[in-house]
Amino acid sequence: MTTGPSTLISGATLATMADSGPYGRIEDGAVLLENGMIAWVGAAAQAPRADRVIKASGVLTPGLLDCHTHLVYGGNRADEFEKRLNGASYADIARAGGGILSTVRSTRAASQAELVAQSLPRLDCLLAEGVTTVEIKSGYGLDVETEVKMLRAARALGRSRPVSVVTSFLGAHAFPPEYKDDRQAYVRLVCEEAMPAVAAAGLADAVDGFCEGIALSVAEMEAVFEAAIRHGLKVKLHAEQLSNLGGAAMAARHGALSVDHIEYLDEAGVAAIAASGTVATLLPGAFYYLREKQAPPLALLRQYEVPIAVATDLNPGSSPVHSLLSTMNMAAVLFGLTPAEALAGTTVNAARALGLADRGCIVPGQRADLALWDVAEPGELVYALGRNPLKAAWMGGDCVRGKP
Ligand code: DI6
Ligand code: FE
Repeated sequence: MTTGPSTLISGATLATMADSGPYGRIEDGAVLLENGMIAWVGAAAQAPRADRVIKASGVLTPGLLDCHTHLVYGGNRADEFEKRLNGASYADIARAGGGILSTVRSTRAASQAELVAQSLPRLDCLLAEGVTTVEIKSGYGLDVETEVKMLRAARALGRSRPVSVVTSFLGAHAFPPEYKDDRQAYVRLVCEEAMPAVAAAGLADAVDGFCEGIALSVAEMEAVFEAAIRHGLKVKLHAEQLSNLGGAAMAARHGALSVDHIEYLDEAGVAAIAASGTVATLLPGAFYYLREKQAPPLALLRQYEVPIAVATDLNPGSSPVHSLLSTMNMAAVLFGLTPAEALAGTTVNAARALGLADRGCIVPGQRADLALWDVAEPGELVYALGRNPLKAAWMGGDCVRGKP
């Protein structure tokens, strides 16, 4: 095999996020990039020769991953934000036909091109903060045509910018108005029409659902997961966000990649996801916007050594949060994650939540997706709110933003 020119990024503090100590830190480190991959990592003084050397300072981390977003949608829900601050609850608004169903109406009305155009600025906010992989869900169509349109829009976004887009089919997000009196028929539509269409077109990397009193029951979700597994698709779940229904344990039985939100997860649920190797994805943006009181069971997650990811949940209702750095700060301040846990949550553990073994750490053999920051310590990425210290980002070895 012929090898392309190699590049050495030399001189920064590395937060490799590999196992060795907090942040997998290497002082005055160097990373050799070759053919889009990381070929060598270590102390700058021991670095091998390279065709090109980039002198860097600050902190070099893996490119960040936002492993849970709903960033493709039509319209917005600023009106509901006002309503909530005037006393209505998220669940009241949902029951009155607002909430997710309001976004369903605007998403059905938008063309694919309009969805892409409306969603690009949101994606750009994430990329400006060093995100190199983003997960995007459908779920605001709730019919075959619009679910497919959303996933095509998500794939198109991935071709419009230097970013890896991972998609999740979220037909099981809510019941559309036309099926509100026949829930079973909608579950059949998801399993027997929408999912086969999405799978045949290669539009989904996984299947997600919203298991909650205001959405699908555990039994309904289980039917959707069984269909997903028949189509060879991995599953993940919005679970235990507003109440403890046992969705996470059911997801664990189906080998879920992640269970997300999980504020109300109990010890049996934590034990179940620990046993299945499922990632706990924390979404402090929704907790913040909904002014929830119950934080996720962090002490139990630590005790059972469950990998913890952190994501924006970027969506028009419960989490209009366009900043992964701010989300890491919220995970620390609101949930008590250490800065090292918060950064692991948007790198190594976020990659695991997406089932991606080729990224999330700075170690040889991984994709050369990297972010260089104008900070002295990795913890500063979590400490400040509203400051974006990104200096440069690389995707597959190419510098795609800024300069070192
Ligand atoms: N949980 C969430 O946080 C989002 N979906 C879900 O199932 C909220 C979606 C929305 O409010 O539009
Ligand atoms: Fe969500």
